[in-house]
Amino acid sequence: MFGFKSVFKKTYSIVLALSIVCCVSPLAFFTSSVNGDNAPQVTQQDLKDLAAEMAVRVNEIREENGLKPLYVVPHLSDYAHVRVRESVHKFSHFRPTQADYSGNPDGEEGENFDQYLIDENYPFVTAYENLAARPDPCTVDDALNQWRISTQGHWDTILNPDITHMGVAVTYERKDRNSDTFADDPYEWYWELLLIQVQKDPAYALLVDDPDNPGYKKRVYTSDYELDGQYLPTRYEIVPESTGDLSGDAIVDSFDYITLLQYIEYQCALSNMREGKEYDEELLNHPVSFNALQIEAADCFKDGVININDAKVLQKYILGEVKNLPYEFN
Ligand SMILES: [Ca+2]
Repeated sequence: MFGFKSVFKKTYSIVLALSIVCCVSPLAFFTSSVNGDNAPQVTQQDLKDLAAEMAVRVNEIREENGLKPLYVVPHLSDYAHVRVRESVHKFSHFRPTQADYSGNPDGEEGENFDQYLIDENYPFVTAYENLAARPDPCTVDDALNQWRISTQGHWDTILNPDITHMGVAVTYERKDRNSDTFADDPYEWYWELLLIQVQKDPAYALLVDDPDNPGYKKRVYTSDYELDGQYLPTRYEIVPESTGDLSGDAIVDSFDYITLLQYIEYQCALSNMREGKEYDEELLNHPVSFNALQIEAADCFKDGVININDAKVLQKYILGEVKNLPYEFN
């Protein structure tokens, strides 16, 4: 019968001075040690695919619960990789010290996991770290179920409406099945889900009447910080075959047109919200996001921006009134 390691969750709240961030530091990429005999071959690509699937599943679970999806941030996932390798040595929200690695722990606690985010000036309000250690074999759902049945709030964290961004990592550490290490700790799969709530971006602020102080205005922030490289994960990466092929099925048809209109509508609404013209919570809960290839493919009226002109050109192309995409106006 499988047991599972008790998992901790530590929440830590901090309000940082407002400063924009996201310098990408070269974090060491983890290596999975896979040894000998009957050990399953777990490749870096397998681990990457599992982490990507976890990100999709987390958002599916949030959607089932009426919550907005979370953006994946590559830099946060890099840090999750560092943390998941650390958790093989020390399963804790406190980072291992040199003494932990030498096998002679001195009782000193390392830094809290979120100290790195503070040092990197992440504009976050709250950070949570869900860790899981599982025996082999382990699927995404095995790890999720461990958090689901946890009595320590892991599931609440996944369903926290205030969370905005995540980083995900998984690692596999093959252990000698005859070793004391394995007898003490029969876990070979380690997962980390790093969840943060970002601050509001001070670049998008409005002065509105303050109902508590008649005659006075108060500042209201209308947009979250965007983090470098953030994207909404999809189960399959959409790879457009040509300009206008936004669904990546190599055909340009009315489905692509509708997809483009939805994207433009979302971008317009977002821009209106940032300017304080309207606020649409429902819209924020259903963001429309394109990957970099889709953005390139959406520029049907080739001018480097995506707007209603691109939709008009795409419509004309589908109707046969424009022969080639992208359409370049000379
Ligand atoms: Ca364009």
